[in-house]
Amino acid sequence: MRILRRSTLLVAVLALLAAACTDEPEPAAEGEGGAEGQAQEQESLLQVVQDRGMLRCGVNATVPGFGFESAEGVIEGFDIDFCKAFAAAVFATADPQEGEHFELVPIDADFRFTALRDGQYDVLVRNTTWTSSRDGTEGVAFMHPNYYDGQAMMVREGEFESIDDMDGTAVCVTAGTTTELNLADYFGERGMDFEPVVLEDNDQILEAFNQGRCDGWTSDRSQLAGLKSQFEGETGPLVIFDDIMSKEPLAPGVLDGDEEWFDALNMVVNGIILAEEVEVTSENVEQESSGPSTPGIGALLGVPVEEGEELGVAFDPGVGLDPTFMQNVLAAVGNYGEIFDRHLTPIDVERGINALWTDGGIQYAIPFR
Ligand SMILES: N[C@@H](CCC(=O)N[C@@H](CS)C(=O)NCC(=O)O)C(=O)O
Repeated sequence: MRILRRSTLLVAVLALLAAACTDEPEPAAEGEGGAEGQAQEQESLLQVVQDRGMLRCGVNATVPGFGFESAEGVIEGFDIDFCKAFAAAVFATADPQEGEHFELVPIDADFRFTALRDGQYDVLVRNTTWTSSRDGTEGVAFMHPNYYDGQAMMVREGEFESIDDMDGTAVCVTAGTTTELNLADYFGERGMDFEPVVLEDNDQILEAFNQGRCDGWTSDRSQLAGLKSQFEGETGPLVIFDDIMSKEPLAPGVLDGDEEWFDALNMVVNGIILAEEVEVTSENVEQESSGPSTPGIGALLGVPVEEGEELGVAFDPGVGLDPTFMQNVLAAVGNYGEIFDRHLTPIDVERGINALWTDGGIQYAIPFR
């Protein structure tokens, strides 16, 4: 398998630090890094992680619902459950434990791709938008999106009626995000002025917002919903406008050039979504594993189905995981709907376009066949 040599990344790190607070990808210097440039034959991370016995996920710890550190120091959320699911699949365990099977590595928006290329973690699962330049120049291989988002604007209740009222205002935004770039486009296209207040993380934005240094707070809509639920007590009533300023397909990502690692984790994301469609849950996975209701469920769970008098061969997608990997994943975190209901429904995030395609949404997993 081809993965990047870490030693070649210093130049890219320095270049990115110099360009801090923008999301413009820095092309690798000639002969220095770049996802393809310095790739060489190496063992896949799948084997490396299994040998190490610990999966390291780059996560967010400041976005309620997706990845948030509680007062007790526990990081939980929708994205964190995908990390847990990867650990269940990679280590073939139905009960993956933080510290024993997986580590959560909190990482700033600004530094996330550099850190991925630098090998500080094995998979990025941090409310990250799949864009063409991140896929290309930044060298990230994005999996099936686990959440289709869009950028929105949050303001103090009663101050503005819509974004169109916000000409000449100050808007808080996180550095190194698609949000920062979309904000300029959106206001620019409407001939509106604004003063960007670009800060490193949500804690700094909250402080600035409370001090009245910004009139609006813009981010992915799902994140604003989480922030609103978490901070409204402190800020007073907040409103998130209905306007959607951009498309933000959020997806886990790994480094380009390691197809085995990519395929394994991407199949986990697809399996989680497919499980909801075929109605396999954390509750019934054990029962379905001992006698699948349909051949499709048998294939998802890697269980041989009866063919006449005989048992057929268990389906194996051939992604380097034990064919029963989805049994462990579903026992550990449940299907897509269960993960959504555990973390996002409580903070009033609706399924919307993240409903299954069979329910009018756009979540659509590949078939296990
Ligand atoms: N999905 C967007 C935005 C992701 C993002 O980083 N959002 C900010 C605003 S909520 C964030 O997570 N901030 C928390 C932090 O950087 O600690 C992207 O990939 O650029």
